Amino acid sequence: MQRESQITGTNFDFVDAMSGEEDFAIAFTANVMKLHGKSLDSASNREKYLALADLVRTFLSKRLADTEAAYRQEQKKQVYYLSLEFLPGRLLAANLLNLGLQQVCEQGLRRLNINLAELIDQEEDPALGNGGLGRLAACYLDSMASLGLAGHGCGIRYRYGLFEQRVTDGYQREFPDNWLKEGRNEWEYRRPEETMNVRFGGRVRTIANGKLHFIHENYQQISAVPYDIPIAGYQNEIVNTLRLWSAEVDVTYQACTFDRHGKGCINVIADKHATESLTDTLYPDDSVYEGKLLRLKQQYFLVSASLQSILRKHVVNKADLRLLPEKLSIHINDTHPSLAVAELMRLLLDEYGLGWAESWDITTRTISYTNHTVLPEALEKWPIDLFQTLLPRIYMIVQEINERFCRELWDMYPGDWQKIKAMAIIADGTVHMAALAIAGSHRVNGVSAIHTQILKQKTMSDFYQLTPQKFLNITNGVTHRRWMLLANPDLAQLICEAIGDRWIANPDELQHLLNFAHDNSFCCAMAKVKFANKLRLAKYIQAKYGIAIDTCSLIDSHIKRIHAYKRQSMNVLHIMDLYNRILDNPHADIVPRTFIFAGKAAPGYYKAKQTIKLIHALAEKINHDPLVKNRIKVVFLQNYNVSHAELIIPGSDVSEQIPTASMEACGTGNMKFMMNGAVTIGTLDGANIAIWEAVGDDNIFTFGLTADQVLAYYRNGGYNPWDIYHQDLRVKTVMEQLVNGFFPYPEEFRAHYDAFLNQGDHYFVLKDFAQYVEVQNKLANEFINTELWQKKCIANVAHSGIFAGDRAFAEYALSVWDLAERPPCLRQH
Ligand code: NBY
Repeated sequence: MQRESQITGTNFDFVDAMSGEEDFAIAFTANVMKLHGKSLDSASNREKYLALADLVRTFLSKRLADTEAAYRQEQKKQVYYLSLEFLPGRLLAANLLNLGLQQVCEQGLRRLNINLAELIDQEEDPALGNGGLGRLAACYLDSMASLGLAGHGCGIRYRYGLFEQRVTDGYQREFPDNWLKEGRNEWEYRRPEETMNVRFGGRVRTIANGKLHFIHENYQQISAVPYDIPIAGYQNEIVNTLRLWSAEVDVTYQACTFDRHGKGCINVIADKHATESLTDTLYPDDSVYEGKLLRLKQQYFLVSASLQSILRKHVVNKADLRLLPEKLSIHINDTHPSLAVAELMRLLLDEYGLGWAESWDITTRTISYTNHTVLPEALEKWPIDLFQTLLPRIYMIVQEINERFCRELWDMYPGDWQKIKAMAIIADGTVHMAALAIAGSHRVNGVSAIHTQILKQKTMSDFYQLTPQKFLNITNGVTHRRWMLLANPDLAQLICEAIGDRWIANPDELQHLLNFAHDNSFCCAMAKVKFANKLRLAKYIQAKYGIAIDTCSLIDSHIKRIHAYKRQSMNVLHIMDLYNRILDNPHADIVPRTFIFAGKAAPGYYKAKQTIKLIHALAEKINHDPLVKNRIKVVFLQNYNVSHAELIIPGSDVSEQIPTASMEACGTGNMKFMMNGAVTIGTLDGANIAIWEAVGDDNIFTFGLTADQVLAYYRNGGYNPWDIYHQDLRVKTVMEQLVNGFFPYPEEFRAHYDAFLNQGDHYFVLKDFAQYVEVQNKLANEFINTELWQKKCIANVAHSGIFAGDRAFAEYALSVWDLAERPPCLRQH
């Protein structure tokens, strides 16, 4: 009894001392009772999960408070990573791993006949991001905490995350992602006392009494309430925070004046809901920017709330504002939070009374910006009218920044109006967010070598010429802790047995695995791990979709957002061609293959949705054709999210990374597959190039036009896809099959047919097709040589250390944020 009361209270000594599985079992049982008023026997799995998460949060909370106190005392430089998206994945397993509680928890629960994996499965997977950009932000939070850097995320607590995808009859349908079913998230701390007010609309009056004063009037004020999610470092006692802002209206102080319709409080509450809808949903497009007012509102809401709270904390600690760049860094994840430049200026000028020159110096030395795309349709430009009406004071500041910037340009390039217009922050009736982000930052980075080169030479070449010292490359990295230790524990264990566990803190050490490439027993053990992961995946597919896949077949996975430039359609055309070989010759010698697809299409993106339909139409045909004799299977996994990736990646043999060269800024899925021993088939784009350089020709299958060739074609008006149609019978056949009744409804795939043939094949699918088929054949032949294949898998894992988020983040720490201490993984270099 004495023990129980300690457990259910907040006696941290006990929690810290809790070492044995018995202690854990007792604490857990008591927590189920405390939280749900139920005994263990009558609690559901979800209730057990919530009780476990709550218990783990108790561990986090003390470390969170201690970490903050230590940062304050050491006056450690803080990094704030502003992003409209964070895709953290499920947190229970990650927290158990990072807190070193995995074993005690697993065994403690086993005593109670509870399977930890089943509880882990109860957690919602927060979909607060679209794809790579949001997932990268989450990987970096892990790395920051694990490297002991004081780095925090600032984002939006969307009430509904990215839509839930369900596919009926091959068509994607979207459903709201109600991830906060219980009204709250089990990891978060609501901090109403740190609420900030954000102002929209109204007008600005200027008063001149010696100095200009700007009075913002008639605005609408919305409260931003922060919710902090603790982010634990890997077994280092550090816990940082991911702060998510929610729009809330407190109506308890609003009198319900009864209007002539007699509605009273109904109106007050209706207004409350309308205002709070600001943070209701995440915009579901990952490549085309949507010029919607609500999106701009979300951006300013995040930026203003975050910066106000950052500055408040800075001055409360009695620090001098002039020291801001030495005390903290503000990083903007793409241009989405680039209003930070103007908002920081507003706060320094209007709220803290500094002058323009000083404020600009502080701002530009504090802010840095990462670009994630060169696709022109993704570049954010806001119409002046909309911008000015929503953010009148911010617009004035942007105007002033623009004027001063253009004057500087005029001095540099007198008379070159064209250049000045191309670089201006305000031009053609729009505000150019990339120009604002570059002008207001001291560092601008691309996310892979080739992407940075394209930024310097093409997309941002004028800015690069003006301020070359701002530009740098930092190739993305992913957290090997989640993608290896958590997603593939058997592989992690095997690696530890072979080379020890130092690779966990220093992933470069994975290179030592190369010594085992000729070790038969290691190769066998690795093959066994892969097989077990394929089995796990096969079981899931069987249970969910009733499709039996051959676990000895080559599992080839293409999992990412559906987009024309990512060329899922090229993969489909290749499968059609394989199928045609069987139709032509039923005994064709085909290496058994399972093709897995997963990914969401933006709801308004017709062609991407039709690609999903095409994959399903093909699966329907192939999976049921007795002639195929199970040599090919096609599977589409619905509602792709981080948890699905954790299941698919370890169970895959081949990683499809086949974008049109020059278009994929980096890619991060490619790195996760590599860490899990899958071999890449890829174009020379983004980080595929770095993977190729790391593993060498023998351990990757590259093909297709290079970025230079693609860009040269664009400069010269493209190419004629009909030439390929006429030259290559395979292409002609698959093209015709899109529209000749091979699939039911001959008109269904007309848009694809036209895009390939009548609209110039903008993504060079037909141009790259022959080479793609060739390397697919080569790859299949090498796959059946198991010894040779195993060496490729080992080489991939062994060389994957450079793609760890820790390396990427250490580079930011050194070259972007100027953090004084060298992170441990750079110390020995
Ligand atoms: O960022 C991705 C890139 O495509 C990928 O190559 C890169 O590896 C990754 C991390 O650097 N970009 C991405 O995921 N972009 C988005 O999710 C996104 C979301 C919203 C909007 C634009 C892009 N938007 O305009 O609203």
